[in-house]
Amino acid sequence: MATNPSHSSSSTSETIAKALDGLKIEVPSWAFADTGTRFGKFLQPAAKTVEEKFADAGQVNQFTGACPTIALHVQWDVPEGSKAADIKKLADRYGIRPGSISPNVFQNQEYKYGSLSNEQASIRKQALDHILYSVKVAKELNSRDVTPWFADGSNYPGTTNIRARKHWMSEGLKSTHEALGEDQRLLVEYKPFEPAFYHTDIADWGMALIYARFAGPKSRVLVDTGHHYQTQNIEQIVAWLLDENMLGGFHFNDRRYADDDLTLGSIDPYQVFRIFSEIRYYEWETGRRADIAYMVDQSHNLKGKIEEMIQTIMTAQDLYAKASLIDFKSLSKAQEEQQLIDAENIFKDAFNTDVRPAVKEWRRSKGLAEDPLAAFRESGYMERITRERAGRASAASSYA
Ligand code: RM4
Ligand code: MN
Ligand code: MN
Repeated sequence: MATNPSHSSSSTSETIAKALDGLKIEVPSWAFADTGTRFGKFLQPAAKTVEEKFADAGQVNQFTGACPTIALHVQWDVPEGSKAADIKKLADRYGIRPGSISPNVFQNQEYKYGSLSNEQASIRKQALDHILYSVKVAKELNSRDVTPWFADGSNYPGTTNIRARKHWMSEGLKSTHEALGEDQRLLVEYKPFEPAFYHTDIADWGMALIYARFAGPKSRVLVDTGHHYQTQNIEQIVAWLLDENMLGGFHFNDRRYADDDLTLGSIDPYQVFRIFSEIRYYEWETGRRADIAYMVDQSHNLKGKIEEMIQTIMTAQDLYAKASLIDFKSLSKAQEEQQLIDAENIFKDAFNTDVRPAVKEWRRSKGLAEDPLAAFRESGYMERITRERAGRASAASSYA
């Protein structure tokens, strides 16, 4: 096993075990439902009910031991009329608790021109009411984070007042913040485009930061790795937000062209490593643990949904383990002394270390299967749900 020069093999294992003990990653309910592109859906024996989403997500937690919570979208999973007690029963039954709560203010007809920053006051109010309802749901489910994502924006230049929309969005987020419980947080997510193709009202981390600061002290920024322009330096954004104490959480996925929702690390694993490295460096330097909610936001279209999620979590664990091996003492010395090649090599040594044996060892020590994917495949769960859910799928086209 190749090791970082500063680590003996046993301390490598210990370092990795300690790091993985502290890495919990939330999975999204919508990753287990049938989704597609705007050209169509390819159906799987996917989850249709919230119970099935808990069941499938519970499998990911059972085999990885790292995903104790599931993110819920209110309209899809806990619509008006559903009872918190029922959700709590599902949590007990399937071994996974509700996590972050996301309002849905993007799909209903009334949100055609936006939600909190819609020109019409009545629509803004309707959106705010739904978001406040989502805060209430979060409180009932003991969920800490409320994570709205907005499709608000415009498609054509000159068609809307960008500054007025900024004010409306700010006010709406502030009202949301006022409704939060003592320990709750509001995470502000940004996205440069889609479905709005000319401008979005929270286009980047700077705008999200300004909104979050205006909303109040329990707000932080949420970084969805897929919501950036090509070649954007995401780890620098992460470093800045950490330094400003404003990084609230991640939505992990990978991208090639846009918000592709691909498996984490499938296109650029080094980027995920670089992001984790900034977090570990911050923690090493400050002696403080960064209070970050790690979540996955992927919509699995072609691969098996549960398998892809297990693959995602295993990838995150490997890359986090690699980042935990960076010898920050030597790195910061090399940086100070402007030894560029040495600094870069210390960084890359950690990335190039084969952490898989140590990660397996960590799993064994937790009573988990060394290979969660293989264990899941052997469990017979897929065969069972394929039988149980057969016959109910109907062909679906997003254009029909
Ligand atoms: C958006 C965004 C949000 C997610 C929705 C489903 O692109 O990433 O976080 O809630 O998709
Ligand atoms: Mn997201
Ligand atoms: Mn997205």
